[in-house]
Amino acid sequence: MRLHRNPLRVRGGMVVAIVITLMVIFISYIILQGTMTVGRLLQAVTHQNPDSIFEIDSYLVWSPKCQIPNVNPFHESIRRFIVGAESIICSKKPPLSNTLTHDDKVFLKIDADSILNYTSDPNHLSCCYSVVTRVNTPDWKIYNKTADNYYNVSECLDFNQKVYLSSEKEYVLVKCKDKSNNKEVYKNMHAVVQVKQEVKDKIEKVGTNDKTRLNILVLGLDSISRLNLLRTMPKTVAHLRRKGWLELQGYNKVGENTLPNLSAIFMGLNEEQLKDACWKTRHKKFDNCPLIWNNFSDLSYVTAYLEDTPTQSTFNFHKTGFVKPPTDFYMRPMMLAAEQLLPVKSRDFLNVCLGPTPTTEHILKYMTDFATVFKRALYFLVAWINNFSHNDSATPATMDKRILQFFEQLEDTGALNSTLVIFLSDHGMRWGSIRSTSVGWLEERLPFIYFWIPEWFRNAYPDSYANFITNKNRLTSPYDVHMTLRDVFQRSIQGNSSKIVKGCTGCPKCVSLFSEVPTERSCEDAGITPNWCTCTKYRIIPTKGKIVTQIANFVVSEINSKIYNLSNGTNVCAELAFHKVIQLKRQAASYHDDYIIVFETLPGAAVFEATVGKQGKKQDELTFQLKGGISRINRYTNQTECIDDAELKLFCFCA
Ligand SMILES: *[C@@H]1O[C@H](CO)[C@@H](O)[C@H](O)[C@H]1NC(C)=O
Ligand SMILES: *[C@@H]1O[C@H](CO)[C@@H](O)[C@H](O)[C@H]1NC(C)=O
Ligand SMILES: *[C@@H]1O[C@H](CO)[C@@H](O)[C@H](O)[C@H]1NC(C)=O
Ligand SMILES: *[C@@H]1O[C@H](CO)[C@@H](O)[C@H](O)[C@H]1NC(C)=O
Ligand SMILES: *[C@@H]1O[C@H](CO)[C@@H](O)[C@H](O)[C@H]1NC(C)=O
Ligand SMILES: *[C@@H]1O[C@H](CO)[C@@H](O)[C@H](O)[C@H]1NC(C)=O
Ligand SMILES: *[C@@H]1O[C@H](CO)[C@@H](O)[C@H](O)[C@H]1NC(C)=O
Ligand SMILES: *[C@@H]1O[C@H](CO)[C@@H](O)[C@H](O)[C@H]1NC(C)=O
Ligand SMILES: *[C@@H]1O[C@H](CO)[C@@H](O)[C@H](O)[C@H]1NC(C)=O
Ligand SMILES: *[C@@H]1O[C@H](CO)[C@@H](O)[C@H](O)[C@H]1NC(C)=O
Ligand SMILES: CC(=O)N[C@H]1CO[C@H](CO)[C@@H](O)[C@@H]1O
Ligand SMILES: CC(=O)N[C@H]1CO[C@H](CO)[C@@H](O)[C@@H]1O
Repeated sequence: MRLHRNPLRVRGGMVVAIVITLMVIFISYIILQGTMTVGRLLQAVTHQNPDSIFEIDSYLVWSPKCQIPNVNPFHESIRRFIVGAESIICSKKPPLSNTLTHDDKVFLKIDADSILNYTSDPNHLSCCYSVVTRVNTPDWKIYNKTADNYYNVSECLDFNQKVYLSSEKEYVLVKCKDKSNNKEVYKNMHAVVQVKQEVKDKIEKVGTNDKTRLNILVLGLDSISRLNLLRTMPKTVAHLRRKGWLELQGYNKVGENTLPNLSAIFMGLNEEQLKDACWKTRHKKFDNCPLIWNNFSDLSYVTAYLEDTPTQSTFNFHKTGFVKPPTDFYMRPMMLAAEQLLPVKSRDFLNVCLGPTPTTEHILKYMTDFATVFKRALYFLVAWINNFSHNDSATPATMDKRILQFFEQLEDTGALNSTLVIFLSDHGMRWGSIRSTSVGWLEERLPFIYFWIPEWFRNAYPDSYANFITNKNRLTSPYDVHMTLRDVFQRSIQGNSSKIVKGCTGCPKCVSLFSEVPTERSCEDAGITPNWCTCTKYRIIPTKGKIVTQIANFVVSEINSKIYNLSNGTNVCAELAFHKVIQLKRQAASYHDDYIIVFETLPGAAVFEATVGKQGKKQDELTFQLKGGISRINRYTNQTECIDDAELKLFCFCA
């Protein structure tokens, strides 16, 4: 039974067993019997120790320092959590308004074919439009946390059928009423990609993209693990594979949620370094942060940042965001206005419909429009979509077809000939029932990531392309993605340089994915802290004994100390007490003895997970140490309404 630890030896064992049986009894009959026995044996093993399910599968990464198991996305231990999702219908009627580009001019238009869906007599319809613009805080030095939230809605101007939108009009609100009863029958918003004057100036500086530089387009979907993508978006995955997109299968997250991950990708910094570099406290703006798209912007790349759910968005959730727009195109004012001015429909607390249009649709359409309008320019676009995946692991299924269609449309724009496309997520589900299974533990840490590399680039840099393919089954992290962006930046200046792009503040040993990632790489080498590292195997151990209480009490005291510090010693949050252990896992090696503990505290029944290192031998002389942060793995719902601090919210139960 011990043999099952090593998959190669299990197979060896199987062969030996079969050979012996073959020799002893009748051949054909015995083969059958033998297979059944092995099958039963494996089943028994699976049953005994839920963690050993990983050990009979193949591996995504296999090296002396890192073994990441390749789990079946439909593994039986999680099958009961896999449910279908209802698709979301924002409006049963076809949209009444849309935008249209003709001779580089943009028009807002009423769709004659749908008028009768809104009024019985076309002559009764009357429409007007307002322009929504961002309002900047007048003085950059004096600002507060509302600085990124202001927009202005112009007066509503009547129009008939079609109206020209001059190039400074980026976001429009359309309202239509039925004159016979003066009732509003339609309200929607449109985001238009406009070649504004300052962007025109920028483009003229470089002329057209001469195909020696890559554009960058990033599409992120929040909270989708690699396995969940396989489960819920099979059409999209099949398309990407067929078209030759490159996947990184050993891509391991580096931080709790979106911000640390995005700061790793776009700044090459971890959360601590981010604070030192440009974001001293949660109330400070992100304007001074070294976002890599600023470097590209200096090379006259047109930049864009799009994100939905403006209150929960990466740079704004309990944070200040940007005082000045961070990019040439910044969709935030549109999203804010849409949430406030249009009827919204939500699911799982996320606004999935903004008026008659699905939230995601606004972003995906903007991206294809952008790729069309800036076909001949250089650009760097980042889009992050939260609406459909943040809380429910089943909902991405409703988006499979649309995302597939998006990639097809992107190809039609010609963007794939000139653009490095990165399609990724930041982490898997961070809460919910699937999260407390072993597969869920792994999934949270292994988001999906795919790259599109244009044909000409592959031909011009065959070695770089070959390296990228090699890296598919190496341990990689968001810092490597950052190094890759730097590499593209470097090549944009110098062309074919032999200089290897290596090392950023958050990960001194990380490399561009266009060079080979070392086989013998550890999590530490990749900038991944032990609590997020999927390289090592943990065994579930019994939750009885003194050691369990010792570990739990240690973590609880750390939590209470955190609560005390973050709430400035006030008593707004209750002191937490250890209630019960849910699961304990151990990883013992010659140089360390680490535990992963999942436990519940009271009041509030919060469930936490922490990775704890143990030093010392004698029971009474043990010391413990946190390996990375403490994760809250169930939702805090309404328990934390007394405070407004994202970090404290994870621990606080309002007293
Ligand atoms: C919209 O109007 C067209 C033509 O009047 C009609 O065929 C269609 O069923 C209507 N659609 C809805 C959803 O009402
Ligand atoms: C924040 O600053 C704006 C002006 O930029 C001001 O109108 C608003 O009242 C301020 N809000 C708070 C909470 O101080
Ligand atoms: C907002 O729009 C109104 C009318 O269109 C205009 O008069 C006003 O100056 C604008 N306010 C700001 C702060 O831009
Ligand atoms: C990007 O720009 C910043 C600020 O100008 C600079 O410090 C940094 O070195 C640049 N990064 C790269 C990769 O050139
Ligand atoms: C998402 O949130 C809603 C509301 O709290 C809850 O009912 C639902 O079970 C959650 N879904 C998951 C997968 O956790
Ligand atoms: C993109 O490349 C493909 C294949 O090389 C070519 O057929 C297509 O015309 C190109 N599209 C554009 C818009 O350049
Ligand atoms: C870049 O350099 C590599 C190796 O030196 C070479 O094989 C490749 O053809 C070069 N590509 C271009 C576009 O010069
Ligand atoms: C709380 O603050 C004290 C004093 O600054 C520090 O020693 C301690 O490590 C902090 N605790 C946590 C959990 O951050
Ligand atoms: C603690 O003090 C800091 C700095 O004075 C303040 O920004 C923060 O809001 C306070 N936190 C709480 C929970 O009172
Ligand atoms: C929080 O929600 C629970 C159940 O939904 C409810 O019973 C409780 O009263 C709520 N607490 C507060 C403080 O709103
Ligand atoms: C959308 C998303 O995941 N946002 C996360 C950004 O970061 C904060 C904390 O830094 C999280 O609380 C949000 O959930
Ligand atoms: C969670 C959720 O409802 N997500 C929705 C986000 O928006 C798309 C449409 O663009 C819907 O299809 C998703 O279901």
